[in-house]
This record gives sequence, structure tokens and C-alpha cells, in this order.
Amino acid sequence: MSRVEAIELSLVEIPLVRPFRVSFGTSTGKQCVLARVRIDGVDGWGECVADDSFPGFSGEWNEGAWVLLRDVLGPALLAADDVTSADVEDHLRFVRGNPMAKATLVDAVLDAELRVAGRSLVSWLGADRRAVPCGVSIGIADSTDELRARVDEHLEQGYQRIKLKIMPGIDVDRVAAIRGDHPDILLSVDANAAYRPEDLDTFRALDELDLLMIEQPLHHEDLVRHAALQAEIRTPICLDESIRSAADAAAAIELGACRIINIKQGRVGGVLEAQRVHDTAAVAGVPVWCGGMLETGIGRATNLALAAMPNFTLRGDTSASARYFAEDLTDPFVLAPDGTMAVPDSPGIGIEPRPDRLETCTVRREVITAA
Ligand code: NPG
Repeated sequence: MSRVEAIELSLVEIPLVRPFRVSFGTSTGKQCVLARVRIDGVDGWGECVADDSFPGFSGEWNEGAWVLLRDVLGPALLAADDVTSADVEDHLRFVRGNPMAKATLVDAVLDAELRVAGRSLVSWLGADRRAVPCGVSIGIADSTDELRARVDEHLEQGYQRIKLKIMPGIDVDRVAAIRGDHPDILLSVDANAAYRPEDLDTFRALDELDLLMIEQPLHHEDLVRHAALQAEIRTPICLDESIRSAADAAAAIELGACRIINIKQGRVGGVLEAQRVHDTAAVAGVPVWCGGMLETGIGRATNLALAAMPNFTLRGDTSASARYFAEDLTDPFVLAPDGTMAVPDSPGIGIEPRPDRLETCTVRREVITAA
């Protein structure tokens, strides 16, 4: 019988080396909720990928996740008689939605359990790659020249795929300029749901630029119009925000709304549901890749293990810590000169926050224990 003894929630804040602009806003710092869950005397770590200042990417944001974790999800887990990673989702199922908050606890319990068992997450996932090839996501720049410079810089560092953020009015010309500079690179674009079906001309123009994919062009709830758009263009559509679960993935695939899926374990409710999305896509012959939410080393370690699974055949946004932070919360993840990153293989997620960094970066902390 394993009981959750305590859950420590920390709100951490780390400055970004550069502001990150996407179609719905700009981040200058990373703020996230971390959970340290103690089971059988061992700590496991989970990172919440909810937005910082308002729910722009999904319906979740840090203040909401904090209250939900502290007042509802955390107490439910603390009250359970026996907790294993296999049933955390069941213990939390009475709460609708909120997969990002739930993922924080699912991942932390799994991490603790694997640490007790002395087993790495990557081996538990049945993934055998020791390193994964990496891409990088480049935010909306102030000018085309600035974007060119950023692309060049990341290609020099070894990144094997470039993803450009786009929004209406800052799209075709910029992407065409980069394609002109680099005719042969793997290049994709991500709209973060900023376009409408009426923008078909833009997609037709992007369709001429030999892109690997167009990510989340339309509203996240609109699978039907994504399917209609996919029927009009050759470039594969990839869905991100639309996929909150394996059921969403199955629906999107069946409707023909996408040909590629971006898996963010933090967006779909944690590593277990991410595995299910992976398996659903694999059976349907739909390739997946690992997205990123500017995670600290905690979420990054979790993502890297997942990215080592067999159907993660496309390069992910698993970039080096230095792409985001001057100093990460953990020891940094480093890009090898060949554009790959080593997958942690120590027990659990294989890394933990450095105590000094945790102290420096924590802006709020609360420990909850069983009533
Ligand atoms: O490398 O972690 C990363 C960031 C990758 O572009 C990225 N993330 O929509 O996929 C996204 C985007 C994002 C990040 C969106 C943070 C919202 C918040």
C-alpha cells in the first residue's frame, strides 16, 4: 500500500534569455507550478505546463492550476488509500478537464514510483533510443532580418528542424525568406490557432514552400474545418492545441483533420495519456513528435524520455536549456553538435531541481498533507 504523504507545490519563475512571441502573446519569463510528491519516503517531480499570466494557449493557467492542485486534486490524492501511477488518473477523474494540472500529479507519482523501483522513465516507456534528434521553435521576430539571424544561429548550433511561429500578416513573406535562404532544411510553421477558414489563400501560399507541416492553423475546437483545410492543401496539418487526449487524437485522425500530431505530455494529462496518444497515432500510421512548453529541466526530462519512443519519428521542440534560460532549475540539457540530445537514463525522470536554484526561483510554496 503506497500512500501519498505530502505534496509540495512551488510556483517558480525563471527569466527567458529572449522574449518568446507567439500569435496570442509574448512571454518574457517562464513561470510554472512544480509538484514534489512524497510517496514511501521518496520524492517525485511533476511540472505543470499551464500558461503564466492568462489562459491563452488552453483554458488552464498557473493561478487556476495552483488552486485546483492545492484545494481539489492534491487532497484527493492524499485521501486515497493506495496510490500507484496506474490509478492516479482514476483518482482525479471526478474533475473534468484540466489535463495540465492533472499531468503534474500523474507525472510526479510515476517519477516517485520509478525512483523507488530504480527504473528510468525511458526504459519504463519501452523506448530504447539513448539520444533524440532535436528541432527548435523560433518565436515571431520584430523583422525578417532578425528572424534570418535567429534561424542561422540555431542552424549553426546543430538544430535539425526549424519551426517558425506565424500569425496573420506575419507569415508567407517571412517563411518564404527563410525557405529562400535555406532550400533544404526541415522547416515548419505554427499558427497557434490564429487563422480562420477564410484565410485559405495564405495556406495555399504556404503550401508552395515545401513545409514539413502547418501546425494548428485554426481554432482548437474546430476539427471539422481542419479536415476541410487538409483536403485543400498538400502540406500535412499537425494538431497541437486540439489534442487534449487520446480520444481527441482518434477523432482528429478519423476525420482527416491532421496527418501529424504534436504530443505534449503536459497538455494531454501526463505521460500515461501521452503514451495512449502515441499508440493511437501509431496504429493509424500518423507520425508524432514531442512539443514543448518552454519547460524547465523537470518537464524537459519527461519530454525527452517520451520523445525516445518509436513513433516519435519527427524532430521535436526538445531544445537545450540554454535556448530558454541562462540558468535552468536543474543541471542544463545540452545540444550535442550533431543536433541530438541525450535522454536521461537514471531512475525516474533522471534529474531533480538543484536546491539552490529551487530556492532562488521559487516565488511561492505550499505543502499539503492528509487531513
Ligand atoms: O521549445 O518549449 C519550446 C517551445 C515550443 O513553440 C513552442 N511552444 O505552441 O507549441 C507551442 C509553443 C508554446 C509555448 C505555446 C509556450 C504556449 C506557451
